[in-house]
Amino acid sequence: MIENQRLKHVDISVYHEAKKGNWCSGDAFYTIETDDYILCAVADGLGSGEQAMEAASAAMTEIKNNHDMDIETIMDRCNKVLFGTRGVVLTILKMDIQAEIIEYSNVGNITCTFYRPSGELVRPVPSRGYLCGKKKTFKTERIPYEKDLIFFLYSDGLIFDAKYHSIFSSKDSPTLIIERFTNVIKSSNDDTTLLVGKVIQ
Ligand SMILES: [Mn+2]
Repeated sequence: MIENQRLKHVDISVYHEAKKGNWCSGDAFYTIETDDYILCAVADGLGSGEQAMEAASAAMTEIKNNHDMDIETIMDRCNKVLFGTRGVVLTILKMDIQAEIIEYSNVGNITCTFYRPSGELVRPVPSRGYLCGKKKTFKTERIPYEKDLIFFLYSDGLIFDAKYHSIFSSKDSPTLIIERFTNVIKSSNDDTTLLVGKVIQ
């Protein structure tokens, strides 16, 4: 399934597929734009199937109800509601439109990469582990952004090959970038989510 969203400040395209043979995906994503910020989140529930989906969607519901909070607080709230579930790995980006800063917080292997229009690649430092209600502290990394910056969030259903970097060009739309991915990715043995966003103003 491919979903394209044209928001006021960013274009987003998402590729989302369940593991082969499963009726549901244990990955989930959420995006929202307000007057002040844009938030994007991708989660991967541990394992696959219904219990993974339940954990990932519990995290998304918590984000949906609290996206105005700072991302460390949102991570903490997600962690708490995930007690008793399989747990999830989660990455949240929150873009402060006024300050032109992206805030990044993460636990586990939802990978995030930024492609600057200059060609510079920025990879924030990931944290190990997953959220399942155990006490945890969260970090926020702050990255300035500019028009035409592309961000890429993906779950471990994608085995990233270094040659895929050439798929990203700041001249192109997220829709086109996702289309190129669908031509090259092999069928995966895990739920797969690829979220590509581009700052348009
Ligand atoms: Mn996975």
